[in-house]
Amino acid sequence: MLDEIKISQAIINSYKKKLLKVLDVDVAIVGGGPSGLSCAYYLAKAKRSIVLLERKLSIGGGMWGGGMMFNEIVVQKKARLILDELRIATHPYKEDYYLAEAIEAVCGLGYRCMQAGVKIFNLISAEDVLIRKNRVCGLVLNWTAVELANLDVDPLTLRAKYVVDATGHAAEVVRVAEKKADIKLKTSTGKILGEKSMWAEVAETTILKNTKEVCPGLYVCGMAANAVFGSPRMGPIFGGMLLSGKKAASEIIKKLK
Ligand code: 48H
Repeated sequence: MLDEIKISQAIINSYKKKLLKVLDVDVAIVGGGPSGLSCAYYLAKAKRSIVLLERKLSIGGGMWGGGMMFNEIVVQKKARLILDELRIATHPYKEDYYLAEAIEAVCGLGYRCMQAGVKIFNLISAEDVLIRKNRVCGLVLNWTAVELANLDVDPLTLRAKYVVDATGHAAEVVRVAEKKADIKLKTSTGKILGEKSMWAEVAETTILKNTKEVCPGLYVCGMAANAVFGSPRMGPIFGGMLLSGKKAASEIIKKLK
């Protein structure tokens, strides 16, 4: 006999346990797009405790739609190696261009992350950061539904040794840190420089340079890195996102040692 109350108890107890476990982690990643997922995968592979928070119902960010809703993504050879490692199929187009199915790429990234031990929480938004002694050391969280309904509901918090802003074009975490704390970012002006118009070649090279600790305790990767450091957007080539997430992970792994 199926008992609805037992089903409810199972879900509530299990979710509560999972949530309590991530209140103090090595790394908290905000944003479940390609860069956040890639970062989470490599950190979890290195046996670090990782939580990834995603505002929307689905992870995947801008990758589902490929280019203008043609659901294919293009990656370069270097990034193809990441997809190979995750067992996501690619096929050569020409020269250094490879194609993957956007949907397989999102699902594959999510699946490999979960298998590696990443705890993913969807429907939760990071609305603020915790800062102690001029260092970002955690996040302030609320249900996305609270944000959408514009309700006055106080948030909860989690602590992390490092926070990663993988929120895409908006660079939301860096933005809130810049606005609310008197923190000087490691940019030429100490402030967010803002994303520039499309130039794939420049964007895909600068993104790796821009992937770094932008102020103590806070890393930036993916499109957010180019937005913070004033580099161009790149359009529907996703290699830079995957490589940027991997780079942020490897830098944090070194720091955590
Ligand atoms: C929780 C949040 C919050 C928040 C946002 O946009 P994304 O896909 O980001 P990237 O950097 O991994 O990938 C960028 C890529 O998709 C892209 O847009 C490219 C290549 N553009 C080039 C161009 O020229 O346009 O994912 C970010 C994710 C999304 O799922 C958001 O919902 C989520 O972050 N998010 N989650 N709390 N405060 N803000």
